[in-house]
Amino acid sequence: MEDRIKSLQAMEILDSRGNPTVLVELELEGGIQIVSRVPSGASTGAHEAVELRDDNPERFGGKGVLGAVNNVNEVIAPVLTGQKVTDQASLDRRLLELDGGPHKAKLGANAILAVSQAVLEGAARVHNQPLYRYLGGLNASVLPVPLLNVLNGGAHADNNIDIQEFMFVPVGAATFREALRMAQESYQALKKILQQKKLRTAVGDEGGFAPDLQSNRAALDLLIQAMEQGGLKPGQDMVLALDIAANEIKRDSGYFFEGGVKTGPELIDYYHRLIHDYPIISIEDGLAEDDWENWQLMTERLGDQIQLVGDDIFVTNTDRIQRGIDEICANAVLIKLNQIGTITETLQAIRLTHQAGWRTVVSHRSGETEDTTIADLAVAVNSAQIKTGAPARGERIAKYNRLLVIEHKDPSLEYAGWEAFRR
Ligand code: 2PG
Ligand code: MG
Repeated sequence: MEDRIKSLQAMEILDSRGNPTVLVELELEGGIQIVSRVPSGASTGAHEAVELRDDNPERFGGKGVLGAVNNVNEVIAPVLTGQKVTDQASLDRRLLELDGGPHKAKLGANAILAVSQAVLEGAARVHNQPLYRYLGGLNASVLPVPLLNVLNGGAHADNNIDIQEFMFVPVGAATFREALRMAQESYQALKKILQQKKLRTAVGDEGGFAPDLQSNRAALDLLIQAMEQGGLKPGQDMVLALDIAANEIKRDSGYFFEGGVKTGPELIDYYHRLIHDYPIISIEDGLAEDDWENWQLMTERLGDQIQLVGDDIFVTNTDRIQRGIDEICANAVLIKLNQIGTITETLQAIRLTHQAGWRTVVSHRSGETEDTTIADLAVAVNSAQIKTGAPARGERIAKYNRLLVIEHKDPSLEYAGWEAFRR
């Protein structure tokens, strides 16, 4: 009886951008109480599960989530109450049945994920285990390399840079805490350099700086300089990763990039030169979400040199990932729980990706909360990579702090380091 769901209660809270999102409180018969909160993206893919918003212009500019909250309280709670919280797969299946559609448009992926995540955490507590251990069992053995977004452009910042995210990747560290220290010191060095150059040090949504710069290369030069001033060897201690978020620059006529219009193959050429000139280990969303043909070309040309991560093209959806595997588009998948909406489907997406010999990168959203589920998820599935923003802003730091705690308490886990990028 102890592990049965006694109550499920949702409410509207705010995310890190101040936009409404869903919180769920789960209580078990045995007295265990769980709180779960869901994130929200800005550069969202068209194929993501639906984030249900009220569209009532009189509240939060239409962004209220009272409908999603109501769906938890009135539709989901009555069905899940009394069920065993440890039956993740069957509870997730019930959620899908209740929604009935392929995109979770009726109940909202925000409502569904808040519940699915609470169920997972509840089951871990019933088993008296930390979340990553409950979920990953004895198999969970690796602490992820953080991909820290330290310089922002695109939809995440109000500046003139078109690449959305420039990330520090401290691969050369021996431990997670050393990795975080290295990245933090370089981030602070970057701030000093920006100050000296009289450039803006205000930060974007994920805590990265958002200065106005001449070009994308100027941004990369700054990052190299920051690493060196932080006492690191670029390419050895730390490397770089990019999220182009190419969907955001795609128009009918092509990709709007650095003041001109580029074709897919031209962008690929550009990346080719970039990875020659800078220690870039990974490029995410180098092309748009439905540009399968050019994704294939990019993978052919660059796939044996760097990691090519699909975010908007795959949206954590097994059908789209399977197509990518069949057509050899990309060699890694970004994993975002709220793109698909349930824990079970997320785990399926991860399994499929790993079975193909591809890598996964567990990821936050640009709109986040203090929830730290993704930190545990990354460890549980040996993802070996996590992307969760700059070493700044509480909602980003919450995930890094959770990993610090996991590392501190569990010496059996090893920092992934360079291994994270071996395919
Ligand atoms: C991305 C994410 C997270 P958003 O594009 O990878 O950095 O951004 O949540 O806005 O989609
Ligand atoms: Mg992305």
